[in-house]
Order: sequence, then C-alpha cells, then structure tokens
Amino acid sequence: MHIRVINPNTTRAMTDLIGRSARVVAAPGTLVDAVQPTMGPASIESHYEEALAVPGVLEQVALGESDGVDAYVVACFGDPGVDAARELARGPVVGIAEAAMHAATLVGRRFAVVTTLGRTRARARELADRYGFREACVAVRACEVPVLALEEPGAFLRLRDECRRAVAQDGADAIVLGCAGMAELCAAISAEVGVPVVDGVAAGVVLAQSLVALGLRPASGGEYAPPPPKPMLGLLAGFEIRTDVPVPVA
Ligand code: 5HY
Repeated sequence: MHIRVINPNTTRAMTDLIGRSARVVAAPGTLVDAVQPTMGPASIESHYEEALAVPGVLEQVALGESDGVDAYVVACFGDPGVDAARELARGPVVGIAEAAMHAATLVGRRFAVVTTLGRTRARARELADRYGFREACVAVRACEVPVLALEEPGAFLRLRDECRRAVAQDGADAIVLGCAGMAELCAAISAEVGVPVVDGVAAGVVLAQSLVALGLRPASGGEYAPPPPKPMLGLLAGFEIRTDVPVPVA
C-alpha cells in the first residue's frame, strides 16, 4: 500500500517533520512518503494562503495518480483542497482536521481544538461544524505561536498551557492539535495534560490505511466525479482537465 502525505505549505523542514510522524504509524508493508508542492506559501495562517495552497495540493495529487498512490493525507489543519482532490484521486483523500476530530470523538465526548494563531480559529470551527462535530467540539483555542515557530523555545509551554486551559475551563476530555507542525509535540503534551491528545497527521495516516484496507473510496459518480474537461487559462493552464489525459499534468 502506498500512502502519500502532502504538506500543502512549502517549508521542507515541516514536510520532513510530517513524514517522520506519518511513518511512525505506518503499518508493516505500507510505503509512506511526504511531499510538498513546487509552488505556494511557506506556511498557511490565513484564508489567502490557504486558497493559494490548493493548486499545489492538486499538483501533488495529479503526480501521485501517475505514481499509483493508493491514498492521500492532506497535512494542513484547514484541510485545503480535500474536496477537489477527491475529484482527481482514484483512492481516498483524508484531511488531518477531519481525521483528528473523528479520532477525538472515539476517545472522548467533548474535544477542544488548540491551534496556532487566533485568526485561524474560525476555520477550525467551520470544519468542526461541517464534519458534524458542532456539539462535540466544545472550544477552539489558539496558543498564538506561528506555524514556523512551533519548534522555538517557549512554544511547547504556550501550547501545553492552552491545552490545560481547554481541559480546566472548557471541560474538554480530549484535545485535537490544530497544526501538522505540532505532530512531534503530541506525546509530550499528552503526558502533561492528562487527557488524550490527537495528532491529525498520525490519525490521517491510520485512517487512510484503514480505508484502503476496507476497499473504500469516493464514488466515481456524484459530487466527487472527475471534473468535466474544459479550457483553463493563464497561470493554471497546466491544470486543464482534458479528455485525452486522465489527470492534469499541472
Ligand atoms: C497547518 N498551517 O497545519 C496549518 C495550521 C494553521 O501551514 N500547516 C500550516 O495554523 O492553520
């Protein structure tokens, strides 16, 4: 089985971190590779950056289709481009926010998301509502540490303290980490907050593997049917869907 984990931002150190975390939970015989787009933002902390990260996600899915990838994990907490990727990919596409929220509700009844910057909280709340967790998601908090500063001194303590506040003040009995860059902090945070802490990268890989093992994939008709062929102009011409080429060359 081949699982491709896509870091939608273009910071190599973060892609490598995501790859390490993903491989920890890979089943024997499962190939897990972590990739990033050839274009796009260094990190995603705004709607603008999230929108501009989507072509890069689709570029990597298109490449994965020609590499015979069985399933994809989109490793950014906004789940950017997951719906569009499901129209391109033969196999399952899992976003880390959706995967983490599902996992949290299997080990608790009231989870809190703890993300990076306050300005990304609304997006996390929107996803919780869309995924059916309006009630189970009791809070979305931010530790106000930028994505690319998560490995700097003090970041761990800020994140830990915000997780503790979610337990003490919001009554959360599970925590969802709101950034792929927090993946390697998960075990240490869990040891210090006393409730289960979910890393979306690991949850996403385990879920993707399970879907492939179950033989489950999006229906080829309906909402996730391949996009209809039509001209695509300008910078995005390479994303044109053509009848003679199954997936765009990007
Ligand atoms: C992420 N941004 O997981 C999100 C986190 C966030 O570049 N990778 C990013 O703050 O939304």
